[in-house]
Amino acid sequence: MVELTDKLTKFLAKKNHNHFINGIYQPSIGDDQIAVINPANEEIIGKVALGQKEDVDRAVAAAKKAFQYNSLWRRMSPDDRGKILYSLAELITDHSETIAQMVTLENGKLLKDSRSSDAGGAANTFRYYAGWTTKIEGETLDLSQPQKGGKQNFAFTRREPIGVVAAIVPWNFPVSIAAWKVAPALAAGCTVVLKPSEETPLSALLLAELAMEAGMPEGVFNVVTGDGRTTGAALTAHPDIKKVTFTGSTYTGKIIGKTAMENVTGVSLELGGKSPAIVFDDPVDFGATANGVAAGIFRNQGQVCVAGSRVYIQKKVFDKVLTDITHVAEKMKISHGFDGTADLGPLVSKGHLAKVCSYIETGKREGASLVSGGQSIKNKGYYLQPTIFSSPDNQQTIIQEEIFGPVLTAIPFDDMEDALQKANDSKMGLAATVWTKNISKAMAMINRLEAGVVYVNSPVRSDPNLPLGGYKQSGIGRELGKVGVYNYTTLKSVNIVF
Ligand code: TXE
Repeated sequence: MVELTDKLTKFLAKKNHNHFINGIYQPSIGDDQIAVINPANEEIIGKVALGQKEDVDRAVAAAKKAFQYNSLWRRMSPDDRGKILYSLAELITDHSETIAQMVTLENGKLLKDSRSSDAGGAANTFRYYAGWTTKIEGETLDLSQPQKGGKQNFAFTRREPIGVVAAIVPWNFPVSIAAWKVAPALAAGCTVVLKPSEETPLSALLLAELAMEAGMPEGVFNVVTGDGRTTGAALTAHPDIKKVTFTGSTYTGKIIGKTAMENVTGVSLELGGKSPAIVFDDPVDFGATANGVAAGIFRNQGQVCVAGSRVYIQKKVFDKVLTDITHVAEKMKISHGFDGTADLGPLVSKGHLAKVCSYIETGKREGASLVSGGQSIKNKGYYLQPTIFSSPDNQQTIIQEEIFGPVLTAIPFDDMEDALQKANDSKMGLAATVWTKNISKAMAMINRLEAGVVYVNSPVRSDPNLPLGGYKQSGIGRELGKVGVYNYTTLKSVNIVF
C-alpha cells in the first residue's frame, strides 16, 4: 500500500475546506458543504464549502482588483510573469506525489495515471505556458485605403489580456484540465476564478496553495468550491467575468453559453465526445492496434472526453480485431487506484456508475450483442467491468450518446466511404483515430473526418503544443497551443495618423 505524503496527510487532517480567495483560505458565507467521497471505498475524504453567490462575488472582486490597471500583476513584466508560472510548474513537479495521491483519492483513477496525466500533465502545461508570456504579439498592417489628406499612418494590433476569467472544470482530469485553462489565462495576463467539480475539488485547493508559494500575487488565482447549480451558475452570470472557459457535458455547456451571453461574456466550451476509432483491414500491426483501441476507450475508466467509444472495423478483419480487443479487455485487472497492479479503477461516483450501467441496459434492450463485461462489481466502490458490445446499427443509443465509461461498441464497415459516413454520423465531433499502414488512406480520412483532433495509429494523447477542441456539438474554440493563450486575449486595432 502506498503511504500518503506528509503534506497530503496534513491537508486532509483539516477535514473541512474553505474557498481560496485573495491568497488565503476564506470561509463560505453559508454553512452548506459538499462531502468528497473516495470512489474506491465510498468513504468521506473531506468536506468543501458549497459556494454561494456572495462567495463568488468575493472571489470575482479579488480577481478584478488584481487585474486593475497598475496592479502588481498588470505592472509585472511578461518575463517575471513567466518566471512565476515556471516556478509553479516546478512546485507541481516537486509535489507531484501529493497531487497524484489527492487525485486518486477523490477521483479513483490509477495512481500511475494521476502521476502522469494530472501531476505530470499540469506541470508540463504550466512550464509550456511560462514560455508564452514573452511571445504574445500583434501585427503591423498596411491599410487597404490611403489616409485622408495624403497623410501617413502606422497601423497595428496589440493583444491585451481579456480580464477576469471563470474556469469551470470537470472531475475526470481535475488538475490537468484546470491547468489547460489557468496556465494560458495567467500567461496572457488575466486573473482567474476556478470552480472545480463538486466530485474533485480538493486537488484544486492544493494547486492554489502552490500558486501562492510560487509567488502569484494575491487575487490572481482564486478557487471557489461548490456545485453547478448554485456556484457555477453564479460565476457564469457574473457581469465582471470576461470569459468563461468550460469543460464538461454538452448539456451544461449549452446552459453556460446562454447565461454568459446575457452579459456578452466570451465562452470557450470543450464538451462531450463520441469519438470513432476506424480500423482498416491493413493495420500496421494487429496486436498494437488492439492494444491502442483498448487504451483509447479504457484509460481512466473511459472517463475521457476523447475516448474512442465507437470502433469501426472493416468487415474482412472484424472478427479478428474484435477478438483481439476483447482479449485485452478481459485481461484487465480491476482494483483501487493505489494497487500498482491494477489496469482499471473505480468510476468517479455512485451516480455516474448508475448512469453508465443504465446505458449498458439500453444497449442490450436495443439489441446490441454484449461481447464482454457489462457487470458492476458488487463490492464497496464504484467498479465496472470493461464492456464491449457489437452492433451493425449505427443509430443505437450506445453508439450515438456519450456514455463516459469503459464501454466500447464495435461496428463493421465495408469500405472507406462507408466508414466515413458512419463515423461522421454523430452530433459530436471531438476526436477520431485511424488505424492503417496506408498513408494515402490515412490522409483521405484526415481530410474528411468531422473531428477536431485526428490521430493515426495511436490513441489520442494531449500535448501542450497541440490544440484540442471539437467540431459540431463537441464545443466552441480550442485549448492548448498558441491558440490556447490567444483565447484569453482581446485584440486592439490601432492606427496612428501623422
Ligand atoms: O458534467 P457537468 P457532470 C460529460 C459526461 C458525463 C456528463 C455529466 O458524459 O457523464 O458530462 O458529468 C459545473 N453552471 N462530461 O455532471 O454537469 C459542474 O459543477 C455552471 C464530459 O460532471 O458538465 C462541474 O464543475 N457550471 C466532460 C462542471 O460544470 C455548472 C468531462 C462539469 O459538470 C453548471 C465531464 C451550471 N449550470 C463530463 N452545471 C469532458 N468534455 O471531458 C454544472 N456545472
